[in-house]
Amino acid sequence: MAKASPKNSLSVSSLAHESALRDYKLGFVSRQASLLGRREVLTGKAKFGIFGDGKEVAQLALAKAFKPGDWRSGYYRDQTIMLAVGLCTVQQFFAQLYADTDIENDPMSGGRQMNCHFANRYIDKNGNWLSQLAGANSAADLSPTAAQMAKLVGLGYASKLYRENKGLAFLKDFSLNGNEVAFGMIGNASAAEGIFWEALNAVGVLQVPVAISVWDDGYGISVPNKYQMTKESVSDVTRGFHPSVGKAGVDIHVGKGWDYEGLIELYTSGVENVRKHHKPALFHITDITQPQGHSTSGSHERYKSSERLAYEVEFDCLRKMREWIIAKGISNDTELDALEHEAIKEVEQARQRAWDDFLKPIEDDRKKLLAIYERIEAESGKNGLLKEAHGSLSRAPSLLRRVVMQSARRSMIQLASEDEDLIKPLSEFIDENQRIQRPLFTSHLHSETGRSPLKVAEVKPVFTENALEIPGNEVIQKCFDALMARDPRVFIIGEDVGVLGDVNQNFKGLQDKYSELRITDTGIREATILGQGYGAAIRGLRPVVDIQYLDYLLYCFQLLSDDVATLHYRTSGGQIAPVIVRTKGHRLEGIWHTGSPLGVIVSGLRGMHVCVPRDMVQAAGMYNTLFRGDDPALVIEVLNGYRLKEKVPENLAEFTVPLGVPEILASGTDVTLVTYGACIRVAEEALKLVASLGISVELIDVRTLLPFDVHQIIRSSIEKTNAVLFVDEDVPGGASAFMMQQVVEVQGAYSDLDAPPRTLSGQQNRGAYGSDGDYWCKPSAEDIAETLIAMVKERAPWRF
Ligand SMILES: Cc1ncc(C[n+]2csc(CCOP(=O)(O)OP(=O)(O)O)c2C)c(N)n1
Ligand SMILES: [Mg+2]
Repeated sequence: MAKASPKNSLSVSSLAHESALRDYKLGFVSRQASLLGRREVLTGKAKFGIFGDGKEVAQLALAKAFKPGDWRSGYYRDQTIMLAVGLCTVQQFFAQLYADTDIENDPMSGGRQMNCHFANRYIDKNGNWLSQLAGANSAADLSPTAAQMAKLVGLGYASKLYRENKGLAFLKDFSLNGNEVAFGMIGNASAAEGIFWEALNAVGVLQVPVAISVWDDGYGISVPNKYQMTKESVSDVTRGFHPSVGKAGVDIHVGKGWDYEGLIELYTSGVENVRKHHKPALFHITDITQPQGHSTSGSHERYKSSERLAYEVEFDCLRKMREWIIAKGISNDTELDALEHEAIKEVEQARQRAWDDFLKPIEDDRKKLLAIYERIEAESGKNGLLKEAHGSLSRAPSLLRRVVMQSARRSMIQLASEDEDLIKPLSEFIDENQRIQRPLFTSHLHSETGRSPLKVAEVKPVFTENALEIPGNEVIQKCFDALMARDPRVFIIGEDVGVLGDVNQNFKGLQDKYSELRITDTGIREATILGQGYGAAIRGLRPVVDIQYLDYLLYCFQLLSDDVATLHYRTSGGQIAPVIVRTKGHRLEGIWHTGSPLGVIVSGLRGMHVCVPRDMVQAAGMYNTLFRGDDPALVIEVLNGYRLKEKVPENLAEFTVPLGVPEILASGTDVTLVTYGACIRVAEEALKLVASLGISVELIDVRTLLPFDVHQIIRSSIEKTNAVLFVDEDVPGGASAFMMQQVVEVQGAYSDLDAPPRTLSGQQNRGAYGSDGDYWCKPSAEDIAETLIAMVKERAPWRF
C-alpha cells in the first residue's frame, strides 16, 4: 500500500486545521447570536427567545454529514446546523427574532414563527416547486415537542420511494436515486413523547434513511432525566432497536456533545451507512449543556444545583473545543482571541442590519402619520388638538407596527365628531394600513396561486342513459385506479389498504396492478401514517393517507392541526404539502364508531379543505379536483354508502366537484334545509314524509365544510324560503353551529329570516351501540320531518 507523502499528510492536516478553525468560528458566531438574542428580548426589542447555545459542537459535526438534497426536521435548538449548511444567515436569525414580516428578511416564516423555528422556501411565489437538490432543505419547525418526528418518517420514506420506484425517475428536482438522508433532531425530554417512539418504530420497520440526533442536556425545562426516561438514557432503552443477526433495526450510536473530533467520526461513518444502505440510525448525544438555560422566560439557576451549573461551565462544548484546538497545536490563545473578537463584531453588525431593516417601514409609517397629525392640527385651527398623540408617537422608543396603528386609530376615535374632510387623511391612512398590514399576518392560509384547487375548472359529470350502476366501493376503486394511472406520483398508504385492498374493498386489485410501492400496508400508527405521507408530500409526491375510520383521526389530529394545516401559513407561502387524507365516517355503531366530530375538525383544520361527500361519485369528483391542486385536504366518505349502488358518470376520472360550492338537491319554497354527508339520505327520507303535507323544502348539500359556500348559494335560497334548518350528526353547537354562523352572520342571511334559524344535531353523548342507539342519538328522518312541520306551523298555522 502506498504511503502518503509527508507533503500530502501536511496538506491534509492543514485542511483539517482550517476546517476546525472555521467550525470554531461558526460555533462562536452561533453562541454570540444566542447571547445577543437573549439580550434583545430582555431589553424589550423582541418578544421571546429560545436558542441553541450548548449544542454548537455536535451540530458542527453533524453538518459535515449533510449533502445537497438532504432534509432536516428538527427543533428550536438547531441554529448552528442551519448556519452551517447555509439555510440561514445570522441576519435572518435576528430578523425572525424581531418578527420581521418581510420574507426577504425572514424567509423562514415572514415574522410568523417564534425565533429559531426554521424552514427554507421550496416553492416560489407562483407556487412552482423549486429544486430540492440545490442544497440542504429544512422542513418547517413547530413548537409542540416531538411533533417533528412524524414528518421525519415521510421525509425518509420519500428516499425509499425515489430509489425503488423507477416510475419516479422523471422527478429530477427532488431526488438523486433516493440518496437523500432525512435528519431529525429532538431534545432528550421530548423523546419521552409517544410520537417519538412511534416514529422510531416506523423508521425501523420501513428501513428508511433517517438519522435522528437526540440533544441530551439532561433536562426538559426544569425536569431532569430522572423523570423523563427509563434508565435516564434514551440510548440505553432503545438498545432493543439495534439490529441483531438477520434482523434489521435502528443503529444506536452514542457520543459526547463536546467531543468535536469524536463526533465528526461518529457522524461521518454513521450517516454514510444510513445514506448508502437506507438503514436508520439514532445518535444519542450526551453531555450537552444549556449556558443560558431553557429560554428567555426563566433562569436555570432556579432549578439547577450549583454543581450542575459548574459542570455546565466546565463542559461547555465551545470551551472544550478551544482547549482541544490549543492542545492539538492547531492555533493559540492570541489567534483564537482575535477570531472570537471578529465573530462578535460580525454578529453585532448582522444584528444591527436586521434591526434597521425591520424598523425602516415602521419608521416611514411613523413619519407619515406625524405629518398627518401636523396637517390636521394646522387645518383645524385648534391648537394642541393632537399634541398628545403626536408627542407619544414621536417619543415611542422601539417601534412596532402596532404602535403606529394604535396611535392612528385612537386619534380617529378622539376626532370622531370632527369634520369629515378634516380627518380624511387620517382615515385614509388607517384604511391603507389595514389593507396592507392585515395580510402580512393573515395571508397564505391556503395556496394563493394558480395551483389552488379552488381554481380548478369545474367539469360537470356526464351521465349517459345507460350509465353503469355499481356499488360505492367500486366507484372509489375506479376513481383511484384512474388517479394512479394518470399520475405516477400518487401512492396510497394505510392499514389494510394493500393486500386486502381496504377493509371495504375500495382498493381491490390495485396492489396487484400498481405494486406494493404504490399501495402499501402500514402498521397501526395513525400519527406516523400521516407523517409518512406528509413528509413525502413535502418532497414532491402525491400521497393518499388512509385513516381507516374517522373515529381514529384524533390519533393524528394534533399533527394535522398543528403541522399540516398551518404549514403554508406559517412559512408565509414558502412551503406546501399536498397530502390528501381519506377517511370514512358517519352513521357507524358504538361509542367509538359513531363519531362525526365535524365541529372539532372544522375548528382544528383551518388551512385544509374539508370535504364531506354524500356519495362516492361526489367523492370521486372531489379527489379529481384535489389532485389538480397543491393544498392539503381531508375527505370523509360515508361509510354506509359503499354497498349502495350509484350511477357512474361517463367521465368519472375527469369530472370535478368545485370546492366551496353547495348543490341544491331539491328545490322548495317553505324551508331551506342545509346538511351534508350521510345526513343527506336521512333528509331525503324526511322530505318524502312531509311531501304529502304540502311542505316544500329546498334541500342543500354543502359538499365541503371548508371552504364553505363561497358563492352564498344558501343565502340566495333563504331569500326565497325565509327559514333555515341546519342538520348534522355532530354534537349540538358543533358543525351545525359553524354552518349557522357562516350563513346567518357571514352571509348576512338573518335579514331574510322570518323565523329563528334552527339546528338539529346529534345528542351530547357519543352514539349508543345498535340501531336503536343510533335512532335515539342521531337525527332521524322523523326528527327532521317533525322539525320541518314545526317550522312551517310556526309561521303559517293556518296551513294545518
Ligand atoms: C407537546 C408540548 N408539551 C410541552 C411543551 C412546552 N415545552 C417546550 S420545550 C420543553 C422542554 C423540552 O425539553 P427537551 O426535549 O429536552 O429539549 P431542550 O429544550 O432541553 O433542548 C417543554 C416542556 C411543548 N412545547 N410541547
Ligand atoms: Mg433537554
